Amino acid sequence: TNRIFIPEVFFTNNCLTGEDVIKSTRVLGELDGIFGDRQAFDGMDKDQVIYQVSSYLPVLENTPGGLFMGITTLYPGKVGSEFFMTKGHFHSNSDRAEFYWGVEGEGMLILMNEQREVWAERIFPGSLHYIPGKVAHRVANTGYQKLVFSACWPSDAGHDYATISAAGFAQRLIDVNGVPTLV
Ligand code: PAN
Ligand code: ZN
Repeated sequence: TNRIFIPEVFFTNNCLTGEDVIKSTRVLGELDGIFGDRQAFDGMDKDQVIYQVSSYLPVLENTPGGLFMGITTLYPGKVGSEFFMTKGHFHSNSDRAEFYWGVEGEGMLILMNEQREVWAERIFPGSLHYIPGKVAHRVANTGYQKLVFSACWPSDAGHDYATISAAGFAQRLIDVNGVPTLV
């Protein structure tokens, strides 16, 4: 039995080894254009780590019928009054759904359908979120500690970042007098 460490969670089974887990890091500079307050963004350290994702991909990308799993650690902070958040994406195979669940800390899952209607769900340890197909998803850390959440998605979902890079979400999650508010 291998016991390996993925951020804050031990996975104990017979097939996971360290080599199966791909870790990626997003620094602030890679999130250029995502936050609304350009002046605040320009004044910040672009090498600052905003989030890290550890992914377990037991089959090749694009394989039909398989599943992937990831754990994201999103650090606390704001660009101006907008909470640190993930890039956000639709899936390339747009009808593919996904589960997210909260592990540690608190935040909001921000969702947007193809009609650009936006809504949000609170993420907390033990929260479970079903993200239907054709719904873009992004997570914001609204707390003072790191937010850890996990995800499970089909191995043929793929990531379409371009649509969100070009058009963004129709609403932003802003700190309004201490209250996370979609505006
Ligand atoms: C997640 C996300 C992860 C990072 O595993 O990929 O939280 O967010 P971005 O991919 O938007 O940068 C997922 O939704 N996979 O499909
Ligand atoms: Zn996804």
